[in-house]
Amino acid sequence: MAHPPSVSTPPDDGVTIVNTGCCHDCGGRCVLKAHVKDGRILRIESDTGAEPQIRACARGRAYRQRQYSPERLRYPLRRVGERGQGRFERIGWDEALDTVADQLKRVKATYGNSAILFLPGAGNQGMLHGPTAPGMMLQAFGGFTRYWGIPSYEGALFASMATYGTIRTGHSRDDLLNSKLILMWGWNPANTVWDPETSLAVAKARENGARIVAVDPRFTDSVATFAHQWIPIRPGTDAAMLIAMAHVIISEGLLDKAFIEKYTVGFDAYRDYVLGNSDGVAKTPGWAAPITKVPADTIADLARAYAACKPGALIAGWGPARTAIGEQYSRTANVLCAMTGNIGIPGGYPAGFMRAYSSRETGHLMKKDPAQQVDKSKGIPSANPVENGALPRPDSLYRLSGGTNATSARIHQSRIWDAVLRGRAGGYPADLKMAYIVASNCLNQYPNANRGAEALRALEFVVVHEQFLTPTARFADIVLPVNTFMERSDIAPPWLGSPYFLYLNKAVDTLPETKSDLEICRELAPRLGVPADFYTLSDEEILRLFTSRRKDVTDFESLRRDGVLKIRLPEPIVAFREQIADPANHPFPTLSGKIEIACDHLAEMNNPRVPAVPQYLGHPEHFDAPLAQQYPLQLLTTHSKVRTHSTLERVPWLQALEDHGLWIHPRDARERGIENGDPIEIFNDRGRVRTTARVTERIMPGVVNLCQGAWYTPDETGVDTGACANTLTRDEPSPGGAFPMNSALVQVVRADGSQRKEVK
Ligand SMILES: Nc1nc2c(c(=O)[nH]1)N[C@H]1C(S)=C(S)[C@@H](COP(=O)(O)OP(=O)(O)OC[C@H]3O[C@@H](n4cnc5c(=O)[nH]c(N)nc54)[C@H](O)[C@@H]3O)O[C@H]1N2
Ligand SMILES: Nc1nc2c(c(=O)[nH]1)N[C@H]1C(S)=C(S)[C@@H](COP(=O)(O)OP(=O)(O)OC[C@H]3O[C@@H](n4cnc5c(=O)[nH]c(N)nc54)[C@H](O)[C@@H]3O)O[C@H]1N2
Ligand code: SF4
Ligand SMILES: [Mo]
Repeated sequence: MAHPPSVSTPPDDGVTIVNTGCCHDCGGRCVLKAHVKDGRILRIESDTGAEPQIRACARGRAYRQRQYSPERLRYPLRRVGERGQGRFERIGWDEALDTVADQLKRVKATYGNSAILFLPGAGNQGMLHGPTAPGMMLQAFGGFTRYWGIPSYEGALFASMATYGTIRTGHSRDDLLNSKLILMWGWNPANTVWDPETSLAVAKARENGARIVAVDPRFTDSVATFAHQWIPIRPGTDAAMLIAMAHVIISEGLLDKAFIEKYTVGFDAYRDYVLGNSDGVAKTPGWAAPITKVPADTIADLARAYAACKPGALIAGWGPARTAIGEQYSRTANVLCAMTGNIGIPGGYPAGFMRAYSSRETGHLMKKDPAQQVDKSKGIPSANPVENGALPRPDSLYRLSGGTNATSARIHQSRIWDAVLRGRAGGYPADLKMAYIVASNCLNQYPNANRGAEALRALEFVVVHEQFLTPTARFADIVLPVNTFMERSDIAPPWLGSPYFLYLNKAVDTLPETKSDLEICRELAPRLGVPADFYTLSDEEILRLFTSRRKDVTDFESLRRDGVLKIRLPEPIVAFREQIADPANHPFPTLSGKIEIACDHLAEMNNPRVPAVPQYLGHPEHFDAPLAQQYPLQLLTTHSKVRTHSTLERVPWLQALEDHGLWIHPRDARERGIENGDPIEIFNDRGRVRTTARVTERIMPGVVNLCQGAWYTPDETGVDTGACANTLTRDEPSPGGAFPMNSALVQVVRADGSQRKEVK
């Protein structure tokens, strides 16, 4: 069926329908059709074209209220009050850009380029707009210091690289129809989307007879909608349950021995750990039960079901890996897939990182890091002069291609605030003096927001490209107002890796005094003396250049006209199909060429916190750490269905769908004299937030949940009345780089300090 054209003008009502798309970092990337009349969007609908439709969620459909929000930034701002106070004056673009250029030149001349901290964020996911152009500009200006590690998935990525040597471990969603059993492990696509077709695919798989089991401390919308069985598990203990499942599979002879022998290395070492031969502790379901709070029988039954119901798909979400030792969970999941031979076959799934289609990998305009091709032990070449030639970090998987950039010139994102405050004296690679922030609400979204505020205050200069006066923008010296994806054209790949592309046709004119990030660079680059060749290309020329590099985008004109290109696959994508069917000619991209149950690269690190075979490990904010005496509740900071991180925070239609508040189990609430809707405070040594209680049995006892993304709003006493989850989160990354955002211990009290009722 032909798609409607990108722009059609029904003669009668003067409405033009513009084919565009939604482009924040929300797990989707969906078709939007903007109905425009007299230069204004009247309504938004979604994909009405051929199946599979790429249908928008409530957030995309509510976009009009973000687009036309009275809070949009409308002109450049200069700070007049204290940093963070939010007091600014209006200035013109020339003055704003001159100031930014002068500061960049001053910092470069005084301290060198490494003092420039570039903080690109996830705000816009198109190829053209967002941080790409500013990054290129700063690179040409002599470079900058940046972070390594992505909070989304760093634990899962590390584990995927260590086990499989790649992050291309996903199956296309249509393959779920081939699965007999689907384990949704810490995975809530009903809210977090994970590419727009996912929920429908899971629903169809269930209709098709697949059994669906969800392992999650919360009874999520996905559990409610899809699962036959809900297994609540204590956060951060998933590795223990997966290891105990391995114990059942080994001791009951349910292993796929032929698969293990043919395709893996290191199984014996793992078996010795699981059975307790190496440390005297047999990791039985009885061992795991008191750790995980999952009954031993439930663990054993699930292990048997997974081993018997082949093919089975273990979908290992990133949430449980966003914990203090997150990569161990991901590795134990990967290994369980290998032990049951559920890899490389339709209906199976290798856990791993989950990317199926490579729509992102070659697309970005930023020069590909040449480090991927060279001997990294000799220092890593980089197009960023500040990083060029730096040695690899000893804790990185630098001998493998395609994972995290291994350069020691970068700082783990969760340590950025500490690095600003302590610099080289604190062991970091640079003394940071100014921050250049684009499409990032970093103060809100990085862990330990109070420390973030302290760090932003300590810098000499902060510039932020933004659409709204976010908590981060309030700390800027200069705020440059940026337009939205409705006001410019772009191409966007799907969020994770489904086979399609969107063309976002500009729907309405830009607010008069706002610009795209690229336009800002076009005007700033000459002020910096940066070669302007890239910036002389028009937006459309750059988009054409991008598509010309991809074999799968054969027709730019139809992509632009239709707003979407759906790539027809001859068969579902099954990761490692070739490696399994023809191992002699298709080794795994690991050092051994096989699936690494024991990983030599990890063994070389010689760090007991990142052992060669995956293990269950504790940490200083684990449920059984001494700190739990003081702060007995485990805090989860999950992704809200009514926001994209902190974006869409102030949209009334979305606020009406769900109140921000703390999920707390009735038992924990009762012990604290808290009733549903009561004002409460959540606190630990890092901070204190005020919000309301949502008393619910949808979360297990001992665990509370505060969705991430609400805006950090400290009052004069330092209490965060916006209830930003990161006021409470830990900023110490795990040894493999996982972000510990689901590993904070907290206490909860009624906000007025009183007990409404007598505690029994
Ligand atoms: N609506 C919405 N969708 C989004 C986003 C958004 O902001 N809003 N953000 C997008 C982005 S960038 C990302 S990276 C993804 C993130 O996607 P996810 O990481 O999958 O999302 P989360 O909600 O953080 O976590 C998923 C589930 O893991 C569970 N969980 C947390 N800790 C544990 C644990 O220790 N063990 C177990 N078993 N479960 C645990 C949570 O209860 C939650 O239900 O979402 C994307 N989709
Ligand atoms: N506690 C906790 N914290 C988390 C997480 C968690 O699970 N728990 N999840 C983490 C994850 S997975 C992620 S990906 C990060 C996301 O963190 P961020 O990348 O900071 O994402 P947002 O909060 O959406 O902020 C993006 C900003 O970009 C702005 N923006 C949108 N479009 C444009 C544009 O075209 N140009 C410019 N200049 N700005 C634009 C938006 O207004 C918004 O303020 O948060 C992380 N933080
Ligand atoms: S917010 Fe994400 S899932 Fe929702 S419409 Fe936009 S792109 Fe799609
Ligand atoms: Mo993310």
